[in-house]
Amino acid sequence: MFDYVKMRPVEEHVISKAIINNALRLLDDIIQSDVVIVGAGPAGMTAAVYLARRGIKTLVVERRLSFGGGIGGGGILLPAIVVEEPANKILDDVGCKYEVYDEGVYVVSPAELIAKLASSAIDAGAKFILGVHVEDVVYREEEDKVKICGVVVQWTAIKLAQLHVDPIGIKSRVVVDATGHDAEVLRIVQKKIPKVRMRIPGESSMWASLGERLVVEYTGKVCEGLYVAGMAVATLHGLPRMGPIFGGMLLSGAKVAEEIAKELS
Ligand code: 48F
Repeated sequence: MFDYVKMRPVEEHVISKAIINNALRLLDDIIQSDVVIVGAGPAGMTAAVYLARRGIKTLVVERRLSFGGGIGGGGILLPAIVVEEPANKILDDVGCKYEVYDEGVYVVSPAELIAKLASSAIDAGAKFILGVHVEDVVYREEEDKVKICGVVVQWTAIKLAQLHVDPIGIKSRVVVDATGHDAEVLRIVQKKIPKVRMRIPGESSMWASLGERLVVEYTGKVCEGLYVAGMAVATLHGLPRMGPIFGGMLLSGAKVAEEIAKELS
C-alpha cells in the first residue's frame, strides 16, 4: 500500500526550521486571545468546545504533555467513566459513544472521551499548548476594581528543573480556572491580589449527587476577567467532592462557556 523505500530524506536543520517557524507563528497568534482556559481536563476541554464553536478565540494551556486531566484515571483506575443525564447531550455533541447502565446513567470509555473532547475543541478552532504551567496572572486596577487580564506561563520543563528563566505573558479578555481540585489560578489570586478578597475553604467530603448539582450551580464568574469551572468550583465554594462521576464536570464546562459568551457578545 505504501512505497516504504521512497521515504523523503529531510535534513536535520529543515526539521528544526519547520518546527521553529510554525511554533512561533502559533505563539504570535495566541499571545492575545479572547479566552485562556487553564487546564485540559473534562471541564476545560468542554468549555473550549463550546467557546470555539461560538467563534470565540480560545486557548487552552495545560502543564502536562497530554490531554484529559483526571479523565484517564477517573474510573477508580478502571477503563470506564460514569456520566449522568443531561450531560449525555454533551457526549452526543462531541460524538462520544456511551452505553446505558441504568435510567439516566451512562458509561463511557475514558480514552474515547479524552480523544473526542480534544478533537472537537481543535476542530472548532481552539488552540492547545501542552507542557506549559500557569504560574501567575496579569492584572489591572481601574477605579479600585481588580480585573484579571491574562496569565503568565512557564514551560513545565523549566519549572521542574528549577531554573530561573523569565516567563511569557499572555493577554486575554477572560481567564478560566479549570485546574481541578487544586484551583491553582484562584490560589494565585488569593495570595497575590488580596484586594479581590478571595476565600478558598477547600472541598468538603464526598456526597456525589449534591456535589454534582452544586458544582454546576456555582460555576461562573469570580471577579472581573476570571471565571471558574470544574472541581475548582468545589474548592472555591467548599462543596462536597463527588468521586468518579463526570457529568458535573462536563456541564460545568458547558455552562462557563455559555456565561462567557454572553459577557463577550
Ligand atoms: O483535574 P482535572 O481533570 O480538572 P476538572 O476538569 O475535572 C476533575 C475531574 O477530573 C476529577 C473529578 C470528577 O469527579 O473529581 O478530578 O475540574 O484537570 C485539570 C487540569 O489542569 C492542569 C492539570 O494538569 C490537569 O490536566 N493544571 C493544573 N494546574 C495547572 C494546570 C497550572 N497551574 N497550569 C497549567 N495546567
